[in-house]
Amino acid sequence: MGIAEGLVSWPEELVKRYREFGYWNGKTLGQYLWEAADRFKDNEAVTDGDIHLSYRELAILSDGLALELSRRGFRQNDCMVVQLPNCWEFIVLLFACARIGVIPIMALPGHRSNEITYFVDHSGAKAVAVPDEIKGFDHQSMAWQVAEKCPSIQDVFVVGDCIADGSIDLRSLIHPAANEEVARQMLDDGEPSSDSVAVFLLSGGTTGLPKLIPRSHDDYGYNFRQSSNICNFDSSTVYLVALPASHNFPLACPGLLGTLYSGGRVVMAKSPEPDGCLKLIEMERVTVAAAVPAVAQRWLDAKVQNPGRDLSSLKVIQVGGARMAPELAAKVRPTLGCSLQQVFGMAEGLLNYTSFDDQEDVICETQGRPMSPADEILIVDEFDVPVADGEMGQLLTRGPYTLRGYFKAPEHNARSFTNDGWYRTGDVVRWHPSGNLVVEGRTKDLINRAGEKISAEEIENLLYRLESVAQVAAIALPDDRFGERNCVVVVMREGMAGLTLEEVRKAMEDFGVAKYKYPDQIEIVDSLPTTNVGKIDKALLRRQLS
Ligand code: OOB
Repeated sequence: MGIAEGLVSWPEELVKRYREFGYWNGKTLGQYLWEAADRFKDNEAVTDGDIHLSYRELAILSDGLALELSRRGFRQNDCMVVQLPNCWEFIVLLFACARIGVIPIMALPGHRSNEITYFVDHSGAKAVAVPDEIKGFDHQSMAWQVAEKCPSIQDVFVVGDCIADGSIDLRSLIHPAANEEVARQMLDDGEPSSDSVAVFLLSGGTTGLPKLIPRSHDDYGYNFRQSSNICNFDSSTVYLVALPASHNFPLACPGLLGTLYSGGRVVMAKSPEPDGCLKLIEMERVTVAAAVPAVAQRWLDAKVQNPGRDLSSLKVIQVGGARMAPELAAKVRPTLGCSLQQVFGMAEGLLNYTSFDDQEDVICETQGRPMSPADEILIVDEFDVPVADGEMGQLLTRGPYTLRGYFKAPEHNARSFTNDGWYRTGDVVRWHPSGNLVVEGRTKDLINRAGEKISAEEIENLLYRLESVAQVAAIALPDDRFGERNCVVVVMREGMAGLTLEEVRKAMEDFGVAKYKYPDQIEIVDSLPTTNVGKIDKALLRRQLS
């Protein structure tokens, strides 16, 4: 099955309208890159430690790698699972793929063989790109384990100093083409069409493993362009990539792509650890940084402990990905001396930003407004009937950068979209008098642990693999550090001894599951409460255990 058969497109009349209104401008990521290179030439585009790339260098290296990849047989619509830490090679690879229409699947550094195998199987990916190791974990060996199981994999690309036999050193493929002008022309001639898939993002996933979200050049281009306008990005912007670069927020909201579109400079941080990040903000004179609330909290604490750090360059910290407590929000300006911008977004599309003109209390208490005049919003009750203005309800949305269907997931799509193509976000929201949205909760069954989304169903399925487990419910409990923690409530099979947290975590490790999904707490109970339709009553469990 080709890629096209797994995609759900926008209706023809909307495609026409989105083009007419200029939301979709027909440009590919590769064209954005070269336009920026022609405009901003020798200005610094990317800073990664001692590595400094100018706009022209970035474009030339991306072209060089694109040619190397096509020499190795990569063609339009081939998929590559990309699991790299925040590094300059990630950006070059992203643009190289875009130049030849190869679709990167944006895996997170935390993913393990369980998730990576699934991405490869689901997409028929021809390659994986991984670091050699991070924090003692050998990604290269994991990639080879996956490659051995998955016949579609032809190449394992590795970024690092330790390249195993059979792996391909990605850095050795990153060099300017022999003739840069000819290369540029050749790649321009073979440019993919702007309505083709530029990247596959990953959904937070409410059922089982994450779904793949196709983002076209047209829609993703609009995503970072409009974000950049709303957030006032320009050539003086210095943007810190502290969250994993493959996540939609630091990638394109406006993120690194929005920064490069605007002529600013992208600074790569290896991790969101406060010490390193505050040091980078000071050293590189960072103006904008994006964080999830749990990270923002740690940055604030670190600044309080180290008041000497000069963060005067910082104008804005964007916070999103999970609910930010208004009390934390109110501390941002006094502690960091910069503005707060709340961002309520999703890999599926819709983005909401608080405005710099909003009153301080509105910035602290709301999650912003839809960024595009073409975003459609409905807030409905459980029968899909719109609620009264200002009332709480489930958020449905459509728009020029919101997907119409997950990749190759017809059954899931039937549940996640209405017949009219509205995406069911699973978030419970209300309109605030300011015209912004407030996120009040959600209907989707997941745990939002420090912005990382964990599907309860996936955790339950994993625990059911253990012989001793008769019944299990994974629920989110409030947590000071992570916002929410992952608690599994287990009924043991008769005659089986209890199960400890260590045993569960060890089993997860053996299953090759990403570490952020490991439960934080286990409760053994005699039975699980049920609702009157016989479903496990998770709301009651949460109340009992909070
Ligand atoms: C971002 O994207 P995802 O795909 O990891 O998660 C989306 C979900 C939303 O549906 C909502 O449940 C939650 O994360 N969320 C928030 C929030 N921002 C996201 N909940 C409360 N307050 C917020 N500010 O998380 C994402 C993508 C782009 C930009 C920012 C975040």
